[in-house]
Amino acid sequence: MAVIKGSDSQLGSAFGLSNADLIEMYRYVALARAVDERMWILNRAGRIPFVISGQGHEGAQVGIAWAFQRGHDWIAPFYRSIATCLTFGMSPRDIMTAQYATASDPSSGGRQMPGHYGSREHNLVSVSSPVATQLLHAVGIALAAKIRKTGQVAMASMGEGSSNQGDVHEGLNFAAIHKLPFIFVVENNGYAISVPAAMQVSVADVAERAAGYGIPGIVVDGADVLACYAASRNAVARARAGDGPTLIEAKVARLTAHSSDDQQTKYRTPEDLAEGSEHDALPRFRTQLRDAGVLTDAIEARLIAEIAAAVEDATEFAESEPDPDPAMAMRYVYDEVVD
Ligand SMILES: Cc1ncc(C[n+]2csc(CCOP(=O)(O)OP(=O)(O)O)c2C)c(N)n1
Ligand SMILES: [Mg+2]
Repeated sequence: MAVIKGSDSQLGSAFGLSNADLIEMYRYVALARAVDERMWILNRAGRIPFVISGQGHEGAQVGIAWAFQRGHDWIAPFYRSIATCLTFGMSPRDIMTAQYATASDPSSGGRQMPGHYGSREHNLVSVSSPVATQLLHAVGIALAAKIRKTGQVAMASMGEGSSNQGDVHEGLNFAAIHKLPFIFVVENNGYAISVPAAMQVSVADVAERAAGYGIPGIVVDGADVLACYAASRNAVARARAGDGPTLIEAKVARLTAHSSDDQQTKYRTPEDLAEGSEHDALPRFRTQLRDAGVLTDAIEARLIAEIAAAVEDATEFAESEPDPDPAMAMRYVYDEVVD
């Protein structure tokens, strides 16, 4: 964690964050949004086949990921985790090559569906299409960390709909019994495709279910980046101290349709959609940092230029990269004899 200097804002000091940390966190929120917006344009222009978006989830993802140690801890993300993956070390090029399914895409070399990010280099477990399976993977990593005494913490994130899968119950029960260094993050955006939360979950907050495993369950406003960071920091400290798992439920907004293949105006009311766009971490965090004097005109102008250049570079790079060789399609599917 960064050292607080005399000139750092009260806003950051209250959370143990320097001004540089706050600006970097804001940069990731804004970068993830910009990369995501470009993906939709490319989809509508016929350049990429499918988009599953993280818009509305970025603040929670950056705030939560910030408390983990990059390159040491592990995250098993899901298809909306663009901001999580960027914060944990993937680049806009890495995200965009996954959208284009190029041979150089570090997530899978173009083998997986777009949006199924992963990076061995950055301790990000490859996304599995069957939702919730990643919880088991992360709990397994947490078990290994405990046995090997590495001090690592593992996190899995998913939506509230996915959290109803049997894998979640099994994994949480196991992690709680063995006090594993594991954190379960539910990014509750109120919908599982077109199904509203009230028809998926019988309790008001998924976090209530933590009591059934004897672990803390925390509800946090997913548009409040610093509140998300604080919740995650406490959970990470608890996990590293050997006190076991925590469930964090971040209430977020889904600012787009489920994917580029559905139209959410068909199943959401105009009021519901308007409420969602009010619940957005990007403008909220910006105002908070502007008011605290952390985000100045000069810094903001620099960030806008840097982000625009990064999105342009990622798009041009992915456009120019070759498709995978069809002869390699079966690689990793069947056992191979390698000379
Ligand atoms: C086991 C399984 N069942 C169903 C699906 C199809 N599916 C993909 S995403 C999704 C909705 C998940 O909703 P939620 O967990 O709330 O996440 P969100 O997309 O809202 O972020 C479903 C049903 C799947 N991929 N895997
Ligand atoms: Mg959902």
